[in-house]
Amino acid sequence: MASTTIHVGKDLRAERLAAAANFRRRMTDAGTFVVRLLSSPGAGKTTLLEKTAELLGHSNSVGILVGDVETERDAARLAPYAPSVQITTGGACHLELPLIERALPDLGARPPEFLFVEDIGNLICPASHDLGEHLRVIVLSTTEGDDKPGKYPKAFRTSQVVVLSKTDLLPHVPFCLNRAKEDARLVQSALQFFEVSALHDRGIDDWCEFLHQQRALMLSGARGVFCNE
Ligand SMILES: Nc1nc2c(ncn2[C@@H]2O[C@H](COP(=O)(O)OP(=O)(O)OP(=O)(O)O)[C@@H](O)[C@H]2O)c(=O)[nH]1
Ligand SMILES: [Mg+2]
Repeated sequence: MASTTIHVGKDLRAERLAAAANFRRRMTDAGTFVVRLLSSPGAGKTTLLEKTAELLGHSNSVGILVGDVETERDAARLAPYAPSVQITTGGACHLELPLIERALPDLGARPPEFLFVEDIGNLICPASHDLGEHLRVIVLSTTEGDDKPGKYPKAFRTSQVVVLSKTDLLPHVPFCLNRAKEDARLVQSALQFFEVSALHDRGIDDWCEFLHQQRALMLSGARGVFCNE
């Protein structure tokens, strides 16, 4: 079959990356540290955000944008801890920057000091989209198997942090923390790891302290592990 190439006259990928970089710069200027969570469905993103927003909320303003294919359940869960807006995609498997920009004003007149974006549970498509976040975090739960980093490398290659979640279940599941870390480091050697049980409030202090430090580095213009081009 004959094929035809259509020239649209512009590089759409480059335009999207430029828009994401522009959003990141605006958030930096506003003092908003943007943290995006990726994971497979049910890894514990919303539970981690409940505990994170509760703790950070003692000293900072927090806002949460949460994506799902259907329902407002996650925003309803998060609402007691921080202003939260649900973005329902109606089928799309990842969030995109225009959805974030449209939803952000619904969190309040001023952007929060910490803005969390929970992407749709999926380790494949979200990894290909820059939403203008400073920090990209994978939540990998102990019920998923410690072989996942090598099987879903792009998500790990494009992130700076891995939160190993549901550590309270380690006695009951065949998951080796060191094996998961080694597999992830083969994909990206600079990854930082946090071991957390959100259900049992373990590891949340260290995780929140790290977020405080990274935001402070952003505000001072110093380099952190985050993306700040
Ligand atoms: N044992 C244990 N269960 C947890 C922990 N964190 C979350 N869960 C449970 O795991 C299930 C999924 O948690 P969520 O926080 O909804 O996961 P999610 O990643 O937000 O899920 P989606 O948004 O649907 O992708 C719930 O039943 C939680 O109670 C944990 O630290 N330990
Ligand atoms: Mg969720």
